[in-house]
Amino acid sequence: MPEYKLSYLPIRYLAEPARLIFHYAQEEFEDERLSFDEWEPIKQSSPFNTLPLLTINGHQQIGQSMTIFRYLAKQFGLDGGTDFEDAHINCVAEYFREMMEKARPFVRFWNRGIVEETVVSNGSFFRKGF
Ligand SMILES: N[C@@H](CCC(=O)N[C@@H](CS)C(=O)NCC(=O)O)C(=O)O
Repeated sequence: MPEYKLSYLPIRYLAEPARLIFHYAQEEFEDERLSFDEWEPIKQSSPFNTLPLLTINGHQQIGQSMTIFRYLAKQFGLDGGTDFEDAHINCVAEYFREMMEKARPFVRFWNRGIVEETVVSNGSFFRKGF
């Protein structure tokens, strides 16, 4: 069984879908939540200089949140059974990505505790698909 470590900042945002996939699939993983001070020295040696980052068996690394989600879904048999199902899943995933991009300016946090503040400024976008 591979060993997974999911590294991210101490917020939900771009790592939460991966955490949810691990929990849904009942797969163990290390949920590493780095402060900026802890992240800074690691940043330059990471694949895209960004988080989240998935490390498999201590040496294989995958960056980019959507790639991590798709990789984990495939590993745990949560991808589509047909090309059509795959396409349907990818539609939802791309919509989610768009939504997260729109929410980005409103996600804030600082060192002494986490504040996630999501202000839905574009209600029509968020209502469109749900
Ligand atoms: N396209 C990337 C964006 C990643 C990204 O912007 N990560 C931010 C946190 S949300 C980050 O790494 N911030 C720390 C830094 O830039 O040093 C993804 O989806 O993974």
